[in-house]
Formats: sequence, C-alpha cells, structure tokens
Amino acid sequence: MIQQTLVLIKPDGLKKSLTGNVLTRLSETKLDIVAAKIVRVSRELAEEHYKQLKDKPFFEELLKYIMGEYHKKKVMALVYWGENAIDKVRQICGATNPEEADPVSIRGAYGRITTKGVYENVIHASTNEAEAEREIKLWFQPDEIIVDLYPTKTVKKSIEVRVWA
Ligand code: DAT
Ligand code: MG
Repeated sequence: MIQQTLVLIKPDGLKKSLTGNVLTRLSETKLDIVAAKIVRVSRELAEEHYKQLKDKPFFEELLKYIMGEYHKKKVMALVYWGENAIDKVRQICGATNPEEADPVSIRGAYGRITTKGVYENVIHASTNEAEAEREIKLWFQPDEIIVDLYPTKTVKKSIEVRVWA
C-alpha cells in the first residue's frame, strides 16, 4: 500500500547535529522524500500537533520540548512517501520511550529521558493513515509537497505577504 507519513526531526536532534544520521537511517527505507523544511514551532502548532495528549501530566513539558525551549527553536519537517511508509519509518524510529527502544533504532541510539521526565526521543513519525493525513495537512500546504497526496481546492485570497525587498 502506498502511504505518506510525517517525520519531524525534533529540536534535540538538530541541537545534537543528528540530522544527517537520521536521514541516513531513514534512507534505508528507500522511500521518497516529497517535502522538507525547517520550521520554528509556535505554541499554537505545538498544541495542535499534540492535542491528543493535552490531558497528560507531561503535556506542558512536551510543548516546551517541541517548541525548542531546551535546545534549538527549530524542527525539520519531512514527508516520506512510498510502499508501507508508515510502518517502515516507525520501525526505524523505535519505541516511544528511548530507554525501551531497540538500541539500534534512532530513538534507542540517540534518545534520552530528562530529569524532568521528558522523553527526548529525537524523531516524530505518524502512527497510522488518519494521523498522517491530519499531521501532513497541519505542517504543510499543498504546494510545499511535490506530489498530490490529498484533494485540494483553489480559493481566492487577498492577503499581505512578505517578499524580498
Ligand atoms: P510517539 O511519538 O511514539 O507516537 P506518542 O504519540 O504517544 O508517542 O507521544 C508523543 C510524544 O510525547 C512522545 O514522542 C514523547 C512524549 N511522551 C509520550 N509518552 C510519554 C511519557 N509517558 N512521559 C514523557 N513523555 C512522553
Ligand atoms: Mg504519536
């Protein structure tokens, strides 16, 4: 089954210069990268991304982590596309808890748990097709992705945009 999945290299991954390592590991999947960008994560985006976890005791710390308050204020967002993309990527990521993750997985090799109990697990990857759709639409606009993943429509907008001076 051809699928797409959202990958985030989280602020700890960027701070520790793990981008190359993570992308190399993910290249084992032979999936296609169809979108990529560096994003400064707003509180609004962080809350929306993790909204299923808003009742968890670690939610506030999780928001600070993904917003980069403990590392660098940026994440790398990518869309991987191809046969069984969701499971292939999750497999290489490893389990959510970095101490329980397979040591050769990305999270097992590079993740840690902080003294505050935050799982700094380097990478996010969607867990199923519904989540992938919600997350890809949250992080990317249609024109930022080089293939048509979901139906689109055209709307007329009259807005001010920033351009090069
Ligand atoms: P995953 O990222 O593996 O999909 P998730 O969606 O359940 O896991 O949780 C999102 C993130 O929240 C996870 O990457 C790290 C953090 N998290 C989850 N459970 C946690 C816990 N028990 N303690 C601390 N952080 C946790
Ligand atoms: Mg999840």
